[in-house]
Amino acid sequence: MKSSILTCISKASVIVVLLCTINFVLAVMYYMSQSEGKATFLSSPLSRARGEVVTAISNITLIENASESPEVRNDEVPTCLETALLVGPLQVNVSNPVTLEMVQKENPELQEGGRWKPSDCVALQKVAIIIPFRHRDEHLKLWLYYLHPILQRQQLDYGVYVINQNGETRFNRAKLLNVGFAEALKEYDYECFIFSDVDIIPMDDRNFYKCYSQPRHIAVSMAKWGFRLPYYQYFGGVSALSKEQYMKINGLPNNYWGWGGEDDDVYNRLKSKGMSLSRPNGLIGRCRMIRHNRDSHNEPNPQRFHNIAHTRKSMESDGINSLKYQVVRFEKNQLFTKITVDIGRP
Ligand SMILES: [Mn+2]
Repeated sequence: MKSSILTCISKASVIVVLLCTINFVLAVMYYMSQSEGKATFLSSPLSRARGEVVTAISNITLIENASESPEVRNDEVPTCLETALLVGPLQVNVSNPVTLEMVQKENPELQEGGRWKPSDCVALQKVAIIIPFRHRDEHLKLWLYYLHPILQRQQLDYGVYVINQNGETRFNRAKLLNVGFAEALKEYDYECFIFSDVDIIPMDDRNFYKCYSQPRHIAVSMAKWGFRLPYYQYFGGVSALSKEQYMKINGLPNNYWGWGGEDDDVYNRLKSKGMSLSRPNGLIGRCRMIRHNRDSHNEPNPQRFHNIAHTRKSMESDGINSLKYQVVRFEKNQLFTKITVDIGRP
């Protein structure tokens, strides 16, 4: 009786050990299949398509990573987490003057030409910021001072292009923006273009300087307009077009000399191609516009109403496909790329 109980117990313990072993083997198999699946999942198609992800990380790095953070077990750099570094509403005080040295000091990671990208993750987008320019050095300093830190917190792979109109003929904002598009693309495979006036600064870093599935209007809420849109179709100040959106409308018009109308022409182009506008809400979309007197040689363009009325016809022959200009000077410093261009006259 006693020995049969003992045999029973020993049989039972053998079964327990056996079950434990099977359980362990199954667990190991499951774990291995899971980690393979995870690695495939984390290498997003976006980062692959860009073809610049570091794939040759050594085994040693992988093992270290695995022991430090069990969630990241892939062999590629992860895509940046969009909101990770944002702080929300910002103090923007444009009456305090800044110097280029201050901007340089506070943005030590900037590369020549005002380029930057995150070092530990794959940027959300490759963005070229195009600023039409003439005689506005004080505004440009303020813009650089406020925007560089914001763009870095937004974790964009970006470059800043200041397109300076040579000479004193009438200003042509949209043509300068076309030049910026063409010149930036010669440098890098940008996929998104921000067209920004030099005197507008966002007051919230949740207002992304990136592109969306529809053209994005960024400067939607300014004190000048009582913190609302001056009119619904308004697409001025700061806006974003992806390369595809821009090409679909043949770029921007080249024939708006002087102040006004070119942004409405762009809106007409977008509408005629069946696109709509994307916008942040009025709170996140608040921007500070630096007050200034009207520039000389940028008088209101009396032809603008006539031009706007004919966008649908003119857009096929006037745009990036008819752009002509001559680069006069090409300069790079740590904070921006400055391209001085001769864009002709009206
Ligand atoms: Mn202005």
